[in-house]
Amino acid sequence: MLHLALFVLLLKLSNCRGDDGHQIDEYLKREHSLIKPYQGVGSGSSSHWDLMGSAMVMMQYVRLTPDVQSKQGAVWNRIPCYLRDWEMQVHFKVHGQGKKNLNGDGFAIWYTKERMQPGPVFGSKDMFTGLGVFVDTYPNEEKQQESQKRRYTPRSQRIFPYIMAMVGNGTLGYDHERDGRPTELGGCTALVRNLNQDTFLVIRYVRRRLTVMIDIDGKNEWRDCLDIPGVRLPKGYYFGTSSVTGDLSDNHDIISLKLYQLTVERSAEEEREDKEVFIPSVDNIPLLREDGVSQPMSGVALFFIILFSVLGAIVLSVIGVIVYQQWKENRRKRFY
Ligand SMILES: *[C@@H]1O[C@H](CO)[C@@H](O)[C@H](O)[C@H]1NC(C)=O
Ligand SMILES: [Ca+2]
Repeated sequence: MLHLALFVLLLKLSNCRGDDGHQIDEYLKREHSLIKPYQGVGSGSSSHWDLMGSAMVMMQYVRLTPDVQSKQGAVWNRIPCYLRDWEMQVHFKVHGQGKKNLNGDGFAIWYTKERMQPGPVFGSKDMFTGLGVFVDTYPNEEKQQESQKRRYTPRSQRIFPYIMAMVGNGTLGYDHERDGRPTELGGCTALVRNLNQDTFLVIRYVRRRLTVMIDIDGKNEWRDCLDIPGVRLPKGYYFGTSSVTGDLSDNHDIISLKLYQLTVERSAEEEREDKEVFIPSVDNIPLLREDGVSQPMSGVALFFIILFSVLGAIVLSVIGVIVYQQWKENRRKRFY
């Protein structure tokens, strides 16, 4: 407890200034936080949280799934969040009997329009609208390629467990077979399983900048995971967390979700430019990308292909005309 208090204190000190020296104050918002002793969670109407599927409230944690095959569970906030700048601190524990890569599948932290809808994306709905941060503990793509005896290109290999962020606009699917690679905005490796120390993840959303940091080494230090500017998320979405097990399993435990309101100074100009958003998007990054597999032809490549085709056709027709002339000449010579 003292450790945690110290940790929060350190965090507060380190948070006093934002990236560019602007003052940032933070306040814990109880209505968006899930904290011990989880009073009434999932039952009373007084609770701010709903449980779904296999999720169970224990003394020390909320267990999304036990270390048992084919389970899915979730916890969802009942209150939509209208904060402009916020930070979600997630204290979690992933543990189980499985040896490395014989465990799965991981869990997700959500800030979405939809809530309490079970589905295939870490136990929650696909084609979601909003933000998903996935702690993916099973490398589906790598295992599939291994089984097909295809060689893996190290350049594009991701070491699992892997944390990634995705922004959905309601029409984009999560590619489970490829561990979400086509819609990955950023990510990092995080060996989070079966650790004795406390493991934390923080999602910070300030001035449309999305950052994810982790503290899993027991050093009370945040390590950068991903940092993406220009992320446009509407207000009034719901926080939640969900998890799934399949053929492989793990205990996915949430010890706390702490949502802090961040108070950020904005210049008059920044205020003017801060227009209300209705559909999630990311500036300058397409939400769906093709990488390597079926790369669409670039404009330059297409230009050269057309250019050489035209040149080739001209050369061929010139040769054709010359040959034809020659042939006619020869024929005339034979006639006379
Ligand atoms: C969602 O994103 C995809 C890919 O970026 C885009 O093609 C589609 O038009 C977007 N849908 C909406 C409703 O904005
Ligand atoms: Ca996976």
